[in-house]
Amino acid sequence: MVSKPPAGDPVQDAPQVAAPKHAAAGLPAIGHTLLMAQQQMGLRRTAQTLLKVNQKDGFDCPGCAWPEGDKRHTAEFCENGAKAVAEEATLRRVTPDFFAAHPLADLATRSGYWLGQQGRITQPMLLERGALPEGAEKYQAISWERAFEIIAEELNALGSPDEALFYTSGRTSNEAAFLLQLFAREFGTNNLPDCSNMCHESSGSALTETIGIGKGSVSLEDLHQADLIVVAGQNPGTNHPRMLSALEKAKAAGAKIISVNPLPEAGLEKFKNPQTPQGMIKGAALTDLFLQIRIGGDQALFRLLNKLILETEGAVDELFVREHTHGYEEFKAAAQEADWDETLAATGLSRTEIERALAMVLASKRTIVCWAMGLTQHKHAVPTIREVVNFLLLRGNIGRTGAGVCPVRGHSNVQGDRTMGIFERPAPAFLDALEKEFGFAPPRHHGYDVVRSIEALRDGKAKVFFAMGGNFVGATPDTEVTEAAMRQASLTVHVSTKLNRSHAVTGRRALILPTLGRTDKDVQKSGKQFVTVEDSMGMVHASRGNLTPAGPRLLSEPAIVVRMAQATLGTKSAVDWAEFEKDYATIRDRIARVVPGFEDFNKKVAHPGGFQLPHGPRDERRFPTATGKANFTAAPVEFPALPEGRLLLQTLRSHDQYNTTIYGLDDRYRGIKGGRRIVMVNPEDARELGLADGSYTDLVSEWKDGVERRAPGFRVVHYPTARGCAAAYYPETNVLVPLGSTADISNTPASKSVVVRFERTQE
Ligand SMILES: Nc1nc2c(c(=O)[nH]1)N[C@H]1C(S)=C(S)[C@@H](COP(=O)(O)OP(=O)(O)OC[C@H]3O[C@@H](n4cnc5c(=O)[nH]c(N)nc54)[C@H](O)[C@@H]3O)O[C@H]1N2
Ligand SMILES: Nc1nc2c(c(=O)[nH]1)N[C@H]1C(S)=C(S)[C@@H](COP(=O)(O)OP(=O)(O)OC[C@H]3O[C@@H](n4cnc5c(=O)[nH]c(N)nc54)[C@H](O)[C@@H]3O)O[C@H]1N2
Ligand SMILES: [Mo]
Repeated sequence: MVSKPPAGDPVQDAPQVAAPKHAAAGLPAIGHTLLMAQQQMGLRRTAQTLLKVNQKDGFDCPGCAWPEGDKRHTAEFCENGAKAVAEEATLRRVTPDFFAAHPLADLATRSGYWLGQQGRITQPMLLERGALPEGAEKYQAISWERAFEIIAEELNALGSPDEALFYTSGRTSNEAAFLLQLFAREFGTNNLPDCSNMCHESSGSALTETIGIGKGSVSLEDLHQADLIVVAGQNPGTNHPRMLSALEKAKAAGAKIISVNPLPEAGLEKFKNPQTPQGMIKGAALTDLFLQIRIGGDQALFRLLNKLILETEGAVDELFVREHTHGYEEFKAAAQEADWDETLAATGLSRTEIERALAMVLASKRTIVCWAMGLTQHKHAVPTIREVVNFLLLRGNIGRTGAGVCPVRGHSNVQGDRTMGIFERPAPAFLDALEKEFGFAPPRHHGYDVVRSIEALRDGKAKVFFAMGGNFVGATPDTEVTEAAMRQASLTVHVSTKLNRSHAVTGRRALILPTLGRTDKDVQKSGKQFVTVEDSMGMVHASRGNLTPAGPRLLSEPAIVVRMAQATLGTKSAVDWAEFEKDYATIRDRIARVVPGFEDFNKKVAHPGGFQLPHGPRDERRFPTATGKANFTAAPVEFPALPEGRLLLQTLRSHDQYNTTIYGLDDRYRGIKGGRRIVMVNPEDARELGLADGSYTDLVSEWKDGVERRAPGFRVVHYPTARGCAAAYYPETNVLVPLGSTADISNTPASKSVVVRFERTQE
């Protein structure tokens, strides 16, 4: 299998390389922000939007899920938040004329960058394969009525509701998400895969089992008050830039920071806060101890730290362990087995480094561990995160000020979507509440997650694919397999703001349904609407767009679900769908009666800044697990084995992208410019493998199925990553991630541990 760089795309991928940076943000960040914003939105719209980001009467930034503090600056945005806004609020338009000029065959040759740069989609479009000769097939404008008729026709023709898949990406509001799961379940399926399956599912799996709730246990205030913050497997300088302000504040109050990462990330080294004049000039050093770990070595590291804590007189919080935990003895026995040599091999760290880390851990009374994709996307991701929980439990670091677990979420409302019931394995209590409120019997058997959805399409078990946002084809692993699977569908539907690869790889019939984004004004029969979102720390608040939408024919996400439900279920439905479209407050009234913590939703959300959802472990050290206590776990230690002549490749984000949305071709902090097909390799490894800096190599992934997956033409960049490791950007490298290579338990694609070999690029 080979993925080629698209031909016929005017964008040249010609990477140039300079030295990596050692600080994030500062003046260059502001310059880049304003330039990109102005190119997309013009001056007036730039001013109109950027001043409204994350203000209490404005919209929630469609960038990341980092929370907003209580004191807001006039410009409460970061460089990458501004890019996300500019992409959405762009003045460029994709009209029916665009589709007339670009048949499917043409769209299929374009890069994701080019597709995204064309602008906002303005009308519903339909493509029927076979209607025109191959190569000439085109999307054509249709009416909304006809679009919903087609969806209803295809859904109602299925042999079973389980042949339909309803995917959600994490920008979807609480209101739209609640309606989508309601429709899917009334239609008769729990097939509600979402981007979370590829993202923090491992965190959810690990936390639910150990502390009883799959969400982080800290607030912003806790970060400010911590003694020690461990940031493992996360690049906040690029992906959660506002987190740097919290780290800066914690440091100013005396906190220490350990970063655990195979890459030295500029944002973790030093932060030049653009909100303060002093920060702009001098900047604050953030990391006190950088543990340059080998990919996949984190479980071994935390296991050894745990053993060392256990061996230190008085280091364990005995009272907490006795009163609030379960499984301590078994865990202790396993931890005592931890071995220095094995840990040094797994992590690539030195004994001194681990001893320094231990000293900082023991000196801290309040410890927080933050993590993201560097921990979640491995085969042993779930036991790794459980080991982090063991680490915190040992010293009582859950449910007290300045301490706790902090999985830093990705998409701005991915956490809220799950709270609203977007989950293929819903809890029985949630279904009971739904049944009681709406009077129909939701299906009880589990549905497909993302990977199983692809398998179901491939095997002909699923035929209709509906996506509420996102870029399923672009974001999922094993691109060739996934694209072939998608082409077998009878109908693919994408509710989208902008074009992406998923619109170019379609089922027999394909619909594009253009929708409003966060920045757009949403007016319905009862007047101007707002929606709500939940951030990474369980705060729920309102989001109000204020821009004139991209065209008069866009529908909001809730309106699209309502009309799809009406067309599909007709008079059979037990639900009064029409009221939901008229007034979103009526959706919130229903959420209030179904989802715990949302009682008086409309009243609470009227409060500027919103409200915090309850969290047993955080609020009262109540652990709603099977044992009623916080559970220690004792899984065997695992780390990836690397055959001779191979490296472990992680697929990660550049500074100029939002997942599959590519803002530009630079990765400023890492010194890369003008191209994305690069692979970062440690100079020592490069020497041994004969990979000269600036030479071109194919990446070939090796997996037990014996299939050869190849991504050709990557420029080698000698880069100070950990030994044995390599890094290249997603989604270009998704072709290398085998569909079957997933995390145990969570089934998340192991996108951060791909075994690759290198072959000189021919041509
Ligand atoms: N601007 C911008 N913001 C975003 C996004 C975006 O694409 N652009 N995406 C959003 C989404 S959906 C998400 S989930 C988050 C993602 O946020 P991150 O998780 O920060 O994203 P990645 O680029 O995947 O970076 C993974 C980090 O983990 C490190 N890492 C890789 N493997 C290992 C390992 O085995 N151990 C350790 N300790 N570290 C490792 C990498 O070197 C890198 O620093 O960001 C969100 N915010
Ligand atoms: N190899 C590899 N693969 C990965 C990852 C990795 O690190 N490595 N990371 C994984 C992670 S963490 C995630 S979260 C997934 C992301 O997977 P997705 O969430 O599916 O992908 P995105 O690229 O975020 O989706 C972008 C598209 O969303 C649409 N969109 C944007 N805003 C809106 C809106 O307001 N409404 C609607 N309806 N549509 C909108 C636009 O059409 C845009 O093209 O990718 C995963 N895939
Ligand atoms: Mo994510």
